[in-house]
Amino acid sequence: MLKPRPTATRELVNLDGLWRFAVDTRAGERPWTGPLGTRLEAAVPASYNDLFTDPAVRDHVGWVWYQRRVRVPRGWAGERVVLRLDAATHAGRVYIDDSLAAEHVGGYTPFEADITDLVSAGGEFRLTIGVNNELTKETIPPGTITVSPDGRREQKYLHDFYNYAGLARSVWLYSVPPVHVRDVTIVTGLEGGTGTVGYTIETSAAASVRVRALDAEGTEVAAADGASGTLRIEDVTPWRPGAAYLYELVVELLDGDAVVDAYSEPFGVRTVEVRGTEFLINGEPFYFTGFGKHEDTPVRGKGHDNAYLVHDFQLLDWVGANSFRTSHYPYAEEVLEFADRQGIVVIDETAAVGLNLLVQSGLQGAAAQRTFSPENIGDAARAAHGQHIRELVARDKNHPSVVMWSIANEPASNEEGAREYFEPLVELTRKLDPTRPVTYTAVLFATHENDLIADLFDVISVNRYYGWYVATGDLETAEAYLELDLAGWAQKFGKPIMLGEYGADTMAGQHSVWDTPWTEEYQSALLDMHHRVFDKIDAFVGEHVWNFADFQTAHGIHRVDGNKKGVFTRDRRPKAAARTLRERWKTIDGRKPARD
Ligand code: GCB
Repeated sequence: MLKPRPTATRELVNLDGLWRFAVDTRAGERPWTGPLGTRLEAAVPASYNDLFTDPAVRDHVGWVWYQRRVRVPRGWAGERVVLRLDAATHAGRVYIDDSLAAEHVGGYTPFEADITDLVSAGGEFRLTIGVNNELTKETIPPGTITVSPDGRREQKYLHDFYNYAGLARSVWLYSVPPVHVRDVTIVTGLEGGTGTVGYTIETSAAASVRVRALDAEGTEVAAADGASGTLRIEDVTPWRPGAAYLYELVVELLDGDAVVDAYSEPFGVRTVEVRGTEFLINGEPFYFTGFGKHEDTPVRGKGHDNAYLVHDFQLLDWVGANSFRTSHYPYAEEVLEFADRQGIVVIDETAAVGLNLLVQSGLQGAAAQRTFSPENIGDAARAAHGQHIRELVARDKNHPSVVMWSIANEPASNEEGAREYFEPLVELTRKLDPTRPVTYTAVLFATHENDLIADLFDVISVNRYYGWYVATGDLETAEAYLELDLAGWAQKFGKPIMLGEYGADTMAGQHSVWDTPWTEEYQSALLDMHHRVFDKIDAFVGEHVWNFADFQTAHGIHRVDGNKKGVFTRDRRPKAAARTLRERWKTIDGRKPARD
């Protein structure tokens, strides 16, 4: 799905700002049919939860309503008018005046509505967007809703981050000509010093297509006619981790000599391949250093914010990280575009987190139920999961920064039914994108002995908490466990292996001379311990610390105002571990440390 961009034939209006806002219990029967009777206004983009002081809004379960008036530019007569939401978490309904124009399920991918027939150039309309935050056994991620004795609905979920909801990304109105480019797919290759750029253009109606590749200075370096083909760029400058270089594919639809539509897609020329136990970018072994992140900041919740984006990437650079995983859902497209430009490598993850009833039942002391079963994660969830994968690949396929898909975080991959659940999803991912490796992250209970799905994937990525949830405070035992564990995976599968998560909750400012959990020293020592083990495993290709920064979670006795495993605090101040990592990662510089 194309990101809307202004071009010679397209115009774009940003609808961010302050919108009227109400939860459904206070919005009346059919809130889209007239002005929302509310004094509240919500910022877009932002999750709504932390904006207001009223707990009834923060903890609301169900629909909330956003509304504003929008004027269509008067010059858009004869054009198609499209409304695009970059995300509505977790489901959205769009009304143009009284008419339903679009519905979408899935909180982290964009959707659009062609509203040409509902609006007029120069005219104004009432735009009402309903957003629903409910998670059920049929949604990705899953959840359950319970009703408390006093009648309040409560949302429970199986993942360890706050269920922020709302319009956390931008809303746009844009115009396209009646005959227009619908989609662009770019697949690049390297043949010596020549870059190959395979392209496929989808159009809304039959049209002649011309494509031109421009270099970073805007000079044309290759061109061709036709809706698909391969361009060759001589003396190509590849896109490299830490040394990004972007070209631009200018796509033009022609009617005779006249350009009826134009669209530009940035791209980088690079290859990705898993060979034996190596992860290769442009044919060179790549070693991941970095983090699992979250879209999470005070007040905004998951609201996209360019200031945090810039600052987070500055910190990634400062600490020597070359990569991150979009744990545990697709991030805003601005993040990926920035990664493309900054040369940061991304493992792009779906929102399939919490497909594991054992994790939750363990915490609650409840009897474990089978995760992959008709009563729990069944066919409906798998269909939703498949749709999420489709939408993720459709959105992110052209980003050079994205080098691998992660289709789930910590599923119950050791439980009966896991293989039947995952096999078709892995197949689907490969069909949609044959060029990128596919992974998932394995939960602690999934070992090399009982995991049922690892062989389906290209890279083994395991999340391990030795020294934290296991062998708490005992780094010596933790080290022995970790080594045994990783050596087992490496021997059995003969694939590249990385840690998708490792870390320790740490209160900034807490200190001790002993190995004391929660202290800054302990977090550093735990990371050092892991690194000693990693460097002994030949097949090891990367380390992603959990987490880049402290982040908000649901309330509960296991968390103190959120998860504190950040190497940076929620307001992005370094804990001592940041310098520990910096020392190692600046030395490694994207290459696997040599064994001594
Ligand atoms: C995990 C999850 C992550 C949690 C983390 C923790 O395994 O993947 O979402 O936040 O553990 O800190 O417990």
